[in-house]
Amino acid sequence: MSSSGHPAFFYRPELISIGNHRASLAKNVVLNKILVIGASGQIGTELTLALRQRYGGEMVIAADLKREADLLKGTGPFLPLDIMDKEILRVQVRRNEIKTIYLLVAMLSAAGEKNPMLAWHLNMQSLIHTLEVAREEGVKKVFWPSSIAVFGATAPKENCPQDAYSAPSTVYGISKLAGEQWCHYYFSRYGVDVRSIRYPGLISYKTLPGGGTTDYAIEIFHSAIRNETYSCFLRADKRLPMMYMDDAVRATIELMEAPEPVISVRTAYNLAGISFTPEEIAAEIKKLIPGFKIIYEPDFRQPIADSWPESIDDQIATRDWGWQPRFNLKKMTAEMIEHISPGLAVSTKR
Ligand code: NAD
Ligand code: AKB
Repeated sequence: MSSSGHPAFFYRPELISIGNHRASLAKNVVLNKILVIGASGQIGTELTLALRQRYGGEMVIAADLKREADLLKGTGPFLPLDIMDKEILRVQVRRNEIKTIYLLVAMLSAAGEKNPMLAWHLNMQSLIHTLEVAREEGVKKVFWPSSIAVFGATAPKENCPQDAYSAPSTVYGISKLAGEQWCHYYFSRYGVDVRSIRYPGLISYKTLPGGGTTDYAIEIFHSAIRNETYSCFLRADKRLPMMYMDDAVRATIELMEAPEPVISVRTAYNLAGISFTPEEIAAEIKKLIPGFKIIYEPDFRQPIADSWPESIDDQIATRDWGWQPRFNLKKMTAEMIEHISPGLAVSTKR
């Protein structure tokens, strides 16, 4: 039985209302066991919770090298797992009859520039192990996120198209670009149904970010709620593509539930949410917290941000599987401030 009291393989059409493919979802959603690797991280925690709510707690196994995230405790099974050990991954996939894997392990852009070889090794091996085990063990679907970091200084800054020339300047971006090609290869050569999204910077209140260039857009809320002056590591006018976590989780599930024939992109889909600058988000916060103060002290993350597009053209995701964001800057700011209580806010003083 699932934690919601339904038999594990019981189809619940009332839950299938997330995307624009309701009729086909009814035929396509088969509730197979899911493994989320990197489940204690920023996206992993929220995605695992959403998947468990949708398919039942026992159907979704959370796995991570670090301890189980507090928010996941009591919601379903947790497995300590090091994705760098391919044979352990294979054993767990076999033992738990896993049919879908969400792989969320990576070292992000800023952390990766501090340790390029480790970032390359982790980001590539985690993906290759997952794709190989998927191929060998008959895993039906794999989700692996790419990033706007695949684009470099040569790509158009505004409405960056799906197929813009990618010349990433970070090891993180290089690993994502190579990873996209591996996903394409495993789909076209072995028929593994790998799906991917180029997430923009993700903004969440339930979880903290893990070493990215877009982390300022979360830190800023924690400082504002603690009445601290926020020292922003990007310039006031640096516009970047961002997305509220609710939209990102919904997009991920919509993509994974879309019928196979509609998926035309087997590298990774461009996805757009909100584009804003530090001074624009600060102004929005000031409407709700009038005393909020920000100063600008750009550091090594500024050139990384400068190499990325300012906005993304996601019309192929909209055409193929009906993608539509629901959060704008105002709505996201209000939600973040409503949910981060002073007790939860962490100091961002460096
Ligand atoms: P995160 O750093 O918060 O989480 C990664 C998780 O992986 C952590 O819980 C970590 O403990 C776990 N992990 C690390 N090494 C592991 C190992 N050897 N075995 C098992 N688990 C291990 O990252 P995130 O922000 O949640 O990002 C998840 C994915 O989404 C990554 O691929 C990232 O590149 C991508 N992405 C994130 C963003 C964003 O803004 N957060 C944007 C674009 C793409
Ligand atoms: C980062 O800043 O590294 C991530 C990303 C956009 O991939 N948030």
